[in-house]
Amino acid sequence: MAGFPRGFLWGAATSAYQIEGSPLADGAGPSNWHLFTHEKGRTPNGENGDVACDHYRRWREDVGLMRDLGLQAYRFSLSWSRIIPAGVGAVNAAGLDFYDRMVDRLMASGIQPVPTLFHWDLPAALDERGGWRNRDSADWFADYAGVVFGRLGDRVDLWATLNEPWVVVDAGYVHGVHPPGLKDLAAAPLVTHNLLRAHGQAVRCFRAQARGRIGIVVNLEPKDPATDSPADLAATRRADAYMNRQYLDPLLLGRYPLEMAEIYGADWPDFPPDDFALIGQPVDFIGLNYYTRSVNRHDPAAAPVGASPVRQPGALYTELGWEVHPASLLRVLTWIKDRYGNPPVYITENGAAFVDPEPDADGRIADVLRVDYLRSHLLAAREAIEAGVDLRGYMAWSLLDNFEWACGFAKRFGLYRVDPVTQDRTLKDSGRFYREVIGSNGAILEEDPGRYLP
Ligand code: IFM
Repeated sequence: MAGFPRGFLWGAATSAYQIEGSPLADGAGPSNWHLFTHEKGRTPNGENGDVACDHYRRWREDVGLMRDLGLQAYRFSLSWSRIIPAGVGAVNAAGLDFYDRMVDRLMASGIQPVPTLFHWDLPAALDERGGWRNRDSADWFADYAGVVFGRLGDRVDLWATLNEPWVVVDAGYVHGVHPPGLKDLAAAPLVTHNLLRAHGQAVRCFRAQARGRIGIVVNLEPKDPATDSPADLAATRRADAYMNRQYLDPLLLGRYPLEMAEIYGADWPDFPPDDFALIGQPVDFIGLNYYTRSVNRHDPAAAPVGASPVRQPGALYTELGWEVHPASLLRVLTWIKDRYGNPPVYITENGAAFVDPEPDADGRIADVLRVDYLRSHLLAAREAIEAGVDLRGYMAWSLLDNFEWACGFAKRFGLYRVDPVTQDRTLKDSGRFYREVIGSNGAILEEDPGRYLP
């Protein structure tokens, strides 16, 4: 097959706190990330999202950049605390207007908007009420979702409820490196469950109120054992359950994996059986964020699953320490097909942070490692389609260099370089390459496999 199937959707992704800046503008309330990044020691050099890519003010220009790139879709997230500053109650019209205008402009530019309702920035007022530990959080989220569907639901076709709930729990409530900064193993299963209930309530609300398609975005990583020892095999099985099956099993099979009780012991709750009907109601697609695989060895000190990653000699790693392993994208896509009955899937994020060369005399940024990363993963995606996976689209992470959460601004994933001082945007070679991929519906991958490589 040359190229990708007709109608395959090509896009790029960002999220609100990572790019918008102006977090308190026009009546917005503070988010948990706003407060967290202003606490001492949370990010390198105290970096935060106060300015980020200044997208809140430069969004028109940024939509122009998307058009220049030939994007057919733009995945972005909505800031809940811009729309409902206290998390519940009064709606801030200016916050909703911001997204409303952007959706209109995207559509007028021929770019399909793909909003995510929650990409980690929770209104701070809700954190004070226990955040996702509070069972009421599912109702708070549904009310917020209803407000958004009421405003944008007439035009937007493709929605995601949550981005990467696993990271919310693991980084925020288990390892304490994201807000609310807790290391509270007992809270983790409750938070997971409430996030899934919140997703379910938003889907229910969507079906009652809007047209179009809705799904959820999960980040998955195939888990391989470092050796065949029973301890490594068992640790790898737990790691796989914790990251890969803990979310998709309840969503698509109506139950948690058995390993969860093994992992959490006495802290694993008996959840009300009715919750599973809510969590498991049909979605229209699964959003897959894929970056890497991991190789695991048994490590009793590594809570909660007792597994630690092992670096592979000779392998290439990104600046986030993630092994470049495109074959595992094919594996994870075929795994979803086989385990969950071949649901429609969009790759909602894929990309890599590398140290980019400075612009050359002509202003060109030859980010060959990222070009190669994108190429190899796109080839894996196409192989998955050939193997029968119902893959509908691909969104590169990220449109812009941006605020990489607890890692600050140093880790850059953008197709466009963003100058940290001037905010100037410059298309990297990876962006040029991706533009040609989109323009040829993927045919360029075969026609000119060395394109943009030395
Ligand atoms: O930047 C993040 C994004 O917010 C969620 N998925 C992974 C990306 C890279 O770490």
